[in-house]
Amino acid sequence: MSQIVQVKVPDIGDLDEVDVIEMMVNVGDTISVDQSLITVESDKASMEIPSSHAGKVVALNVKVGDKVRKGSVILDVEVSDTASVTTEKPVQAPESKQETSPVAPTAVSTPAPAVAQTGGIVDVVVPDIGDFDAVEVIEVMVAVGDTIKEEQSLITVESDKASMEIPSSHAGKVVALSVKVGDKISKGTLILQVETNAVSTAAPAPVKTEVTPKVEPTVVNDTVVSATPSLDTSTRRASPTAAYALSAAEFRNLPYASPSVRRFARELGVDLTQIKGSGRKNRITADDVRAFVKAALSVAPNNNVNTGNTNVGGGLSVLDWPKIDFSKFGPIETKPLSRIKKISGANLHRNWVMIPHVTNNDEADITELEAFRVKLNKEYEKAGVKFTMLAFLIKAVVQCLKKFPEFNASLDGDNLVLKQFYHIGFAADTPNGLVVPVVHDADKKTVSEIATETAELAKLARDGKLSPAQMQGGCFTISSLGGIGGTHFTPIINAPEVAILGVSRSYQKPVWNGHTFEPRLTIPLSLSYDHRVIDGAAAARFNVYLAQLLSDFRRALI
Ligand code: CAO
Repeated sequence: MSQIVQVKVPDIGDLDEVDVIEMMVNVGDTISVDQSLITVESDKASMEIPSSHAGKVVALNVKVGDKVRKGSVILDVEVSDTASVTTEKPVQAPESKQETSPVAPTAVSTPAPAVAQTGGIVDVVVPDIGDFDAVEVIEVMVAVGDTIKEEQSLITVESDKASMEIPSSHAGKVVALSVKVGDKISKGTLILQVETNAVSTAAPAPVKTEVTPKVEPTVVNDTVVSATPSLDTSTRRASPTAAYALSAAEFRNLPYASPSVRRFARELGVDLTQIKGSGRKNRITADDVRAFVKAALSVAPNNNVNTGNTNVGGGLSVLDWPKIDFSKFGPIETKPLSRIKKISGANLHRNWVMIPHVTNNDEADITELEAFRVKLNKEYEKAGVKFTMLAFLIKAVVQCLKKFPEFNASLDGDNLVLKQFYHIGFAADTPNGLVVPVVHDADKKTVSEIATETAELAKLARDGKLSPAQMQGGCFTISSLGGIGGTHFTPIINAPEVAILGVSRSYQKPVWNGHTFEPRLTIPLSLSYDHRVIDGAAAARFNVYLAQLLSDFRRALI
């Protein structure tokens, strides 16, 4: 004996309607409790919705593109009568993929087993569409005489906030249509009547259970970060955990695509911002990505990559990645790359391949600056301010950007966008991976304020609590490995920025002062720049000026 149970969207906090962007199960699949059924996405986050019941999927009530909210029926599942559908047993919270954001279970109402019912002429009514009330019908997708399937979209309704398609609860032949475009409908409004013999379900009384949405790091866009939607819905802040930050322009133009499409695009090295989506509301589909790649491959080599207004880098003709069975040579362990590494890796790869990098290496004498820093730290010990070398570097870099504006720029096709603000990113090493918090308006802040802010941002970064805004808008990035070691390195530019400063560990260098060798504290500076925008001479001048400032900050006044 089995029962049909409706599995609904649980409480997903104060996220309102969200888009279904991925279906993870099909009719006929056998699913388990907690298994992810669909992925939903709002403008800032995505999450997988797990099943509250185990059994066989007999009907899907949503499809990609639908809007769902708490209570929307995802699917009907046939459960054996031994299944835990009437108990109040909480569903185990699925593992959050971000270790730092444990998810508390959320109480939801899940329907009790539905009662099977046979057809004849059946009324198809508007189901529970949450808070939608008296919403306007903007499209009628079926006509009298049509044969329709269960879950087939019948009408599209639209409120001031969202639109959604209403699917049919029954299969059969439409014998009467009760709504037309312009009508206002609510839960229970008769849409149409179908002649059917199909078996379907009746609305049951709710049963209390607990379901915790499975939260997964989210790609805000293919070039940026990984974020975990906080279920502290009072703040509704996503908690990014990774990598290279968005520019303000990129953030405004987030490509509209599901995580699977983004993943697919990343695998192919495709920049989604270059693609016009053909899906609903210009959503980019996997087919759009395929078409884009085909078009890029048909472009003759040397016909791209110079202006930032490019195709993928088609023309790159490289050997396949070697596939080697390493176990032939000794014991091995295979470990999947973290999602964050995959995201930042794809960005780094694109930036490295598409930007002609050159790194200018120089050094600065920071003997006096370090002595000053140590002195300040003693003076400010009670105030709790720690002056770091990074804070001085940020201040000095702002001065350099003012003197060399093309370093504070981004390529936009054949134009150079010169920024009149000074937001400086700094690479922070965290247990979850590399992130780049941004000190906004660093030109308007004192070294002490910058030191305090960088310490706060670095802590938030390590705790996985940076907001997207705290990683956006960067003009120039500093990657300081000085606390760890090294002499020089080649930092990869954080596109669409055009330069990045790598800082290595300072050391005592014997410098000839005309009479004798004198130990001078010297800091290595590695400036990588986009050679499409910046000439080698300009980069050398930037680094020389930076070194002069660090040697003697009074030069900033000149
Ligand atoms: N030379 C010598 N010592 C240095 C130094 C330098 N250039 N920079 C920092 N130090 C010292 C600091 O003074 C500090 O010493 P004390 O504890 O005695 O004061 C110690 O090294 C540790 O510094 P820190 O690196 O932790 O702190 P910071 O403020 O200088 O940097 C942050 C903060 C967030 C930049 C740093 O913690 C970090 O994450 N760095 C890694 C960045 C990174 O991964 N870059 C690579 C990106 S590409 O893969």
